[in-house]
Amino acid sequence: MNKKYTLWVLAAMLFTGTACSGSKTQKADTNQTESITINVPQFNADSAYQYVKSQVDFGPRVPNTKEHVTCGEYLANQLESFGAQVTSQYADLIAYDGTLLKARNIIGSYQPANKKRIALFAHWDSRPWADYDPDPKNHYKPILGANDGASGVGVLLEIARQIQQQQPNLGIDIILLDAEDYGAHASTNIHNEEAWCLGAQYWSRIPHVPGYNARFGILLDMVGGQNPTFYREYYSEKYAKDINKKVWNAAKKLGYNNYFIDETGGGATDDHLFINEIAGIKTIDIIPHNPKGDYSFDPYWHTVKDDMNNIYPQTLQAVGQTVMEVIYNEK
Ligand code: AHN
Ligand code: ZN
Repeated sequence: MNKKYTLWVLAAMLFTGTACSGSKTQKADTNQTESITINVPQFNADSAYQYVKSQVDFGPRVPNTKEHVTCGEYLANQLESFGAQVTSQYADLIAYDGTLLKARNIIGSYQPANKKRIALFAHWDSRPWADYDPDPKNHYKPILGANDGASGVGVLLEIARQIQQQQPNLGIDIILLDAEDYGAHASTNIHNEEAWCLGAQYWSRIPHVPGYNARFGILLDMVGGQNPTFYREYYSEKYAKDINKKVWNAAKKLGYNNYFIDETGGGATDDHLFINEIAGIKTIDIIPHNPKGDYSFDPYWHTVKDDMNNIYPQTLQAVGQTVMEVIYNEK
């Protein structure tokens, strides 16, 4: 039943073979070959877990609620405390049902003058309705979105904390997008892709810095559940195949190939789709995919059970360390 709203596209694409990354060493610019070790800091999953919990403790972060406003303040303050230059984009966005959403995209930038950049994305709002809950009584209750929302943001806050301690070679933008999850309620007949990812659509049209560009982007969505499998998502493969390859190779090198399955999966109408198509920044999505199961993403997706019981530090670790491996090896 989730398939109805998910647009999982079957991909009959060839996937490339795996290449040895050898990213710990590089050739020095001399006659001699010299090995330079890039020290990638250790991602702290307990720290990330606490950042997920802090968000969930506010309650559901549904646009136009006080919980949403206070959590937004918390996120901007956290990024600032980690030494990022913080920009808030306030936007009035119109939802599919005409509701005016007081939205806020929150961007934390490191080395803002550096032209070489990587953008890391997650959505920080939570869904207003648990419309896939097995109990119909819950279908109009808001979700806590521990995995769907807070997990990706928690991983990015921990990466921000790490960046403050050790800068990668490139400038990094941590981009927390709002109003991702206000897509039409499952009880409607509305199947409008543009109803989702409103904050991403806004940012892609009006980036926080005019003419903004990045070498690539990585979106994290639902990266804290129990033993998820991350396949190379269809639109990511279409628009940013080389970035998928880079990330899945990094995961393999770290021994996380149990989470990161090096095969193409289905497509997700997620923030990265609009970032690719409107902003033209090649961006991948790290999002669970279950090719055999009866759910598309996570078993508690859009149910009231998407709470802290659904968050696993080992998963946050695998994703966080993999993203760090990629950004710290970029020259
Ligand atoms: C849809 O399937 C419409 N959106 C997937 C993106 C999403 C929803 N991520 C979290 N909630
Ligand atoms: Zn969602």
